[in-house]
Amino acid sequence: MTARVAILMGSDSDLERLLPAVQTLRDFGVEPTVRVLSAHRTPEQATGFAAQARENGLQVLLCAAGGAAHLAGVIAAHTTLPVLGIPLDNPPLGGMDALLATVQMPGGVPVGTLGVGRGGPVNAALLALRILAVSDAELAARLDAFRDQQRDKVLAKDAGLTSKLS
Ligand code: RP5
Repeated sequence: MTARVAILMGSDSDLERLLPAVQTLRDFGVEPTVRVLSAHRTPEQATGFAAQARENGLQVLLCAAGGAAHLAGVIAAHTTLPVLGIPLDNPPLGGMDALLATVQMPGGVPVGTLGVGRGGPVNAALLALRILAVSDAELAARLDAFRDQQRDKVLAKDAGLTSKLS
């Protein structure tokens, strides 16, 4: 089956932090294409991937990078598919560098930027699923169920805490 979502990362050293995004997509039955493509080290391959992405059936591109994080911006310059940037929290600047490089795109070339840290990759996957769900009712129903489960878990924790402290 053709993948609808791609997860691109600037280096294989990024992979471990992106596994939760892969898992989140899989939990919803969406198998992603996962690639190492660097804006700096493999620029031809990165731009070629972006230019062919729509033709290849992809619908949303997640791009993760740390440091001078140009991957999402370069990919967004070569496709009109939605691009979601995931700034990674590399040393020595802890992700502020990647956040600013990813979020501060010039007008005309949008990159939707997720948060730095643990929530970023998971939220990127969930946002990609929400984009797909605009035209996929089955996926939309699964996202509704996920939201309800999440609510119920927090309500149970709240009840547990209240009884523990009373
Ligand atoms: C970025 O440079 C990558 O996304 C990675 O986070 C960072 C360092 O890459 P390595 O030197 O670990 O390959 O492009």
